[in-house]
Amino acid sequence: MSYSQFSALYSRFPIPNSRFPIPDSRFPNPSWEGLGVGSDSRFPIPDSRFPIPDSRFPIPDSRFPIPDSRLPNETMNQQRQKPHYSMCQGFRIPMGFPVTCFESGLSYNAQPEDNFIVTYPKCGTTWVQHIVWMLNHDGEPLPVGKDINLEVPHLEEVGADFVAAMASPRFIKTHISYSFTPYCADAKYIYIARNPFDCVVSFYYHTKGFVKHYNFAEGTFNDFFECFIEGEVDWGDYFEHLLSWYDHRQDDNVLFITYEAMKADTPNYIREIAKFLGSSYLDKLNNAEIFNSILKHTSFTSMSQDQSRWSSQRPKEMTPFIRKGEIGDWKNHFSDDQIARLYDKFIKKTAGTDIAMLWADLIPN
Ligand code: PPS
Repeated sequence: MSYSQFSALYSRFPIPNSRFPIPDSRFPNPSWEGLGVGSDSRFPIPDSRFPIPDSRFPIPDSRFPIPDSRLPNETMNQQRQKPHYSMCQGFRIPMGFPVTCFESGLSYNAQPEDNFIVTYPKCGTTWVQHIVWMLNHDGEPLPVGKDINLEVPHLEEVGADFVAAMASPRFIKTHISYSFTPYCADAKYIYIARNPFDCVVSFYYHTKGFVKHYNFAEGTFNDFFECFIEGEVDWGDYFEHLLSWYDHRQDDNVLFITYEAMKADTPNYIREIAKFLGSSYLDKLNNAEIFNSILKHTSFTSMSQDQSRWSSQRPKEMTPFIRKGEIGDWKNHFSDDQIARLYDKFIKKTAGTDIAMLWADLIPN
């Protein structure tokens, strides 16, 4: 081959020169035409629309496929982050909860005048804690400086002795499923359920935000979703919890309500709660001032103020504890695959019950 043939051939396939890198077709070189910027294809101008590859985040390579969220968990476990927990009697519990308190909480001797607010986490506990506190304080809101978790304490966090030492009637928060909850036939149990799609989103932000409890600040929603759907989160499987209490929804000493129904008609559910607690509470609502005060101070807007009343400090960059209070926020978080998988689990776990009717118009299918 003559030199001129050689050079004619190779000018079409230029020899790589590290000083003049060949643009990489995986990272398209933007056209600067129309942007008023001169261009030289040998020296591509970085364009923030097409970020420069970062060796910490490798370029997809078909030889090393990105894990597929549909793959079995064994594969995913190697990739994803998981929250950290302490273990107690087979339960995962937040790392900041004293194990001795959790244990003693389970063996608390429930008393006839006790009123339990029972939920799977993130289903409306704090909202109802504040409603019952205000009912018990003639419509006064919880003042700044007080902590709802000492006023209506979390049994598994403070332990049995703390609760036993409170004056009666007691108002007690718990996340325990039915068979583990301290039982007394004359005690009362208010159970609040929330649809699992919004529950997992709220639980994700909770777990990410309480860094000292879970060490999951960098965790993604996808990471958390896998833990939730496997029931590998604090207080266990959402569906087991719900089913355990749903079976008792018609017991005389159980008031079973949903977060969504409370949102749709809050005045009615404040009345229902007062009625369930007894006539002395219901009578208070005849006083319009008390009723309106409870309605106002337990609204999402009011409870978004002075949040130190509801939870311990979270890092500034995390979402607040009283976060959005919406129905359907899951639509901003779920992939199609996640919708299908949670729906599938929902249908399988609740087969033979009417649970799907609780959220007939909310749950995707
Ligand atoms: S916890 O940590 O389990 O006690 O959390 P919990 O209180 O059960 O749930 C927190 C979610 O309830 C929302 N919330 C409210 N929604 C409507 N109105 C009022 N007043 C209210 N108070 C709390 C709170 O914002 C959390 O839901 P998300 O979806 O994360 O906003």
